[in-house]
Order: sequence, then C-alpha cells, then structure tokens
Amino acid sequence: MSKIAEVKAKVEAGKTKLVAGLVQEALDEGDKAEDILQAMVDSMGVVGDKFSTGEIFVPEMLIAAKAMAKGVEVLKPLMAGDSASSLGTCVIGTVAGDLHDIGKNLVSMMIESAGFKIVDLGVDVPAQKFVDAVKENDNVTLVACSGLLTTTMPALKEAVQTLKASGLTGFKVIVGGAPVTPEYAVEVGADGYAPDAGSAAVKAKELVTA
Ligand code: B1M
Repeated sequence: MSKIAEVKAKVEAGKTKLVAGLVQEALDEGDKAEDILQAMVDSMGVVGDKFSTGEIFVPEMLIAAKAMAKGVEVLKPLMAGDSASSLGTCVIGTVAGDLHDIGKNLVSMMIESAGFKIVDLGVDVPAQKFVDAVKENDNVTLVACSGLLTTTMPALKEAVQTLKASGLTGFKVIVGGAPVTPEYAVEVGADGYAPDAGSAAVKAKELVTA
C-alpha cells in the first residue's frame, strides 16, 4: 500500500495517533502536500457515505475528523504561504448551529496564504458575532462564512443579511460549504462564492482587489 493510501485508510479508521506520523512519512518519501490533503478530503467523503448508509455513527465520524485534523497540522506550514498580510483582515467562521470546521480551517489556511490576516471565530457563530468582529478588528476587508448542513443554510443567510444590514462598510462577504451553490450565494446577497479552499483564496483576493 502506498503511503498516501495508508494515510487515507488511517483517517477513515480514525487512527488519530498514527495519521500525523504517516503524513510526515509520505512527505519524506516525496509525496506532495496537495495530494496528501486530497487523499484525506477523499477519506471524509467515504466517512460521510458510511454515515449515510448507517455503517458508522457520529462518534466514528468525529474521530475521523480528529484524525484528519492531525494530518492537516503537519501539512499546514507547507500549504500556507508567507505573504505579508497586505490584503487586510478576513473574519471567518462556521455559521450558527453548525460544528463542522475542517473545510473552514482549510479555507482559512488558503485565504491566509493569499495575503490576509485571519480572525477565526470558530464554529457555531451567531450572525451578530460576525458583525461584532468586523467592528472590533482593524481593516476587515473580508468576511467568510462556512456552512456544511442543509439545516444551517438559513443561518448562513442570516449571517450575510445581518452583515449587510449592519451599516458597516469596507468589506466583502464570501460564502461556501458543501450544500451552498452559486445561486444560493446570490440569493442571500453574498458578494462571492467558492466551491473549495483553493478557489476561495482566489475569489477572496479578487473580491478585495476589484
Ligand atoms: Co457531519 N454531516 N454531521 N459531522 N459530516 C456531513 C456534512 C454530512 C454530509 C454526512 C452525511 O450525511 N453524508 C451530513 C450533512 C447532510 C446535510 O445537511 N445535507 C452531516 C450530518 C447530518 C451531521 C449531523 C447532523 C449528524 C448527527 O448528529 N445526526 C451532525 C451535525 C452537528 C452540527 O454541526 N450541529 C454532524 C456532526 C459531525 C461531526 C461533529 C461528527 C464531524 C465534524 C467534526 C469537525 O468538523 N470538526 C462531522 C463530519 C466529519 C462530517 C463529514 C463526514 C466530513 C466533513 C468534512 O470535514 N469534510 C461530512 C460528510 C462529507 O463531507 N462528505 C458530514 C471534508 C472537508 C474538507 O470538506 O467541509 O465540505 P468540506 O469543505 C470543503 C468545501 O465544502 C469548501 O471548501 C472545503 C475544502 O475544499 N468550503 C468552503 C467549506 N467551507 C467553505 C467556505 C467558503 C468556501 C468554500 O467560503 C467562505
């Protein structure tokens, strides 16, 4: 089994103590950070499918997520650039009622590498907390809202609309997450949408430099 295949298998199996070491071994053997990351993202797809079919339950899903987070920690220094934060501050969070943070963390990492300073509000972030963060931090040019559940899409809408109704200016709002579509982003009044972490960084830069 290739090292990347081993990483994928151990993330799926939730082997939190093994994943970081295996990721490092894969890197040492010459595998690219992007390929290792993609393998772990694919693992989460498998985990989600197993959850959908009742083969595994929430605890197994959680432990697999923790295993992936350990692997991402190893990759982070290699993925994040060393840009001088010249594009301003990006406030990022997963919307109210939603505890999923792996995708949000990857988006945060890529947006940071595009040149933003990051203020990460974490998960389960109420709409007003996004607004407060714009007020409390210097030079906020972007707010990034992530949502992973169809049931929290209304919270995504509330976050965007509360930000837009706040009277605050000088920042753009980008939304994303598995159930979010470009059409939904337009419908809720977001300035931008991205389907994945890489394109979120590209879109973020485009939004604030336009
Ligand atoms: Co949950 N979960 N989960 N879960 N979980 C999903 C999302 C689900 C699809 C699984 C399934 O049924 N197949 C399903 C949602 C169904 C739906 O709404 N349509 C689901 C469910 C139902 C639930 C619970 C309700 C289960 C329950 O309790 N009965 C519950 C809800 C808890 C809550 O949030 N209130 C729940 C709980 C959990 C855990 C806590 C156990 C755990 C999360 C742990 C954590 O994040 N720290 C978990 C996990 C791990 C998953 C799956 C398996 C993996 C999610 C993930 O990290 N994917 C997921 C199944 C799946 O995704 N196939 C599932 C990898 C990650 C890199 O991808 O997050 O999509 P993703 O991020 C991508 C893009 O979406 C995009 O870029 C990222 C990177 O490319 N993106 C953005 C994300 N945010 C963006 C923001 C942007 C732009 C792009 O701009 C701002």
